[in-house]
Amino acid sequence: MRSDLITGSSNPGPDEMDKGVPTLSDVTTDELSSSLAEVFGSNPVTDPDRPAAEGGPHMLQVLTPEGERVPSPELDPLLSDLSVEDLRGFYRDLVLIRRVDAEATALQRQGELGIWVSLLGQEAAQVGSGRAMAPQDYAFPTYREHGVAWCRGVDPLELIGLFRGVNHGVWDTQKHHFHLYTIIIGAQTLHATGYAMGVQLDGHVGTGDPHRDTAVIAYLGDGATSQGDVSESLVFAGVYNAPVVFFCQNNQWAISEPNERQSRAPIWHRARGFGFPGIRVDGNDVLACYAVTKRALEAARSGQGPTFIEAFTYRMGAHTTSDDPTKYRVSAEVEVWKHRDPIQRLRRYLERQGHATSEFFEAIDAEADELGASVRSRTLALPDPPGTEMFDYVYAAEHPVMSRERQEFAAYQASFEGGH
Ligand SMILES: Cc1ncc(C[n+]2csc(CCOP(=O)(O)OP(=O)(O)O)c2C)c(N)n1
Ligand SMILES: [Mg+2]
Repeated sequence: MRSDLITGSSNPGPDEMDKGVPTLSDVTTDELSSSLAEVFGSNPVTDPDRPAAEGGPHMLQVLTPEGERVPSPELDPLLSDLSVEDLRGFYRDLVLIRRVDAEATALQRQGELGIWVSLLGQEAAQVGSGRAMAPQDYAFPTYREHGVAWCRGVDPLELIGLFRGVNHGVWDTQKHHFHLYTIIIGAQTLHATGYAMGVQLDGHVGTGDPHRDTAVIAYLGDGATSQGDVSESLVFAGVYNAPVVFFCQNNQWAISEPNERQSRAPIWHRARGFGFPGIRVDGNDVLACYAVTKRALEAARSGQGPTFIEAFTYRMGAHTTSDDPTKYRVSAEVEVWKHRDPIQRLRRYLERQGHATSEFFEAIDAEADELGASVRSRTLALPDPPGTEMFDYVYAAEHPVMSRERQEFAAYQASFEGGH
């Protein structure tokens, strides 16, 4: 068995890349399972009786919807260093980002945003994975990753400005290590894999220096797994053993297309065909998401290559504010998922453990109210940029075609009465 291919202990350098590195053709299924075992202890059956609609027997979970802590030999060691303050911090993150989301949805309904893409129901998947990142790690989001943006320190106003149409994505990607939102389904998985290959070529993998070794995380949806770009990313990530984690939020829907129209097999199975571990985690369990992502990122940083995580969750709201889900799904389904709410289960757990009192929850609610009010007033105060600004950031340097188009547009605008 070529253990270097499985563990990635020998990371391909530039020379090997030129030669077109290792082929996985002779890797057997057993060897692939051993790779999974190395990363996650095993490919465990966590609950043989759990129905497929609730995540199936293999889904990793440490917090039940009732907020009970389930022992997990795979995940417990990864959670042992979390303090009570950290747990309360997760709760705060979940509540605050939900409030930002609710405020943005309301602003759109009042005509203040062109569109909004709600993360309702997916807070735990995003906060768990976002908080698992090291500062030097780099995230490539879709358009729904407001919770990850929050964890990376991006001001929600910078996200909201994009949906108000007053900026084109203005957060400092280098400062936050959080890339611009990508609307083209799946395209960011290519960007992430390419970036991860660059990290590898720069020698920031497997050095043992915890401040230097770097991983990349690519966010994608269940629907995106049907996109060719994603398959290409998985191929490159696998054969180059790139330090990238694919974090797929299976929210059960791709606009109006249900999960069963994206894949006949569970989505996490897909990774195996590309030669690296795939795993399913309860996406509404912030602790499980944190633990699994932490382990996968560590594996990537240390040279063990990619992991594919399927976070099994649910899109509680519409696809976007332009969508009406009552046209294609039954409300009973939403009601069922309400009982698996990510915030409620953490709250119950904190209460059960005596980690938080009613004063704590009231203080977080008050902070959320303040944040909501500030998001609202700051959104309404966002200045409208001049129309010609759309030409300013297309190229890094001035470009003759852009200069001409800017002039033409300015002249066109000036031709109206009052210059508007
Ligand atoms: C290449 C491409 N094809 C189609 C679309 C239109 N589109 C926008 S969102 C979406 C569904 C994506 O579903 P999923 O990947 O599950 O992500 P979710 O929106 O559920 O988070 C589609 C098809 C697009 N943006 N890009
Ligand atoms: Mg989806």
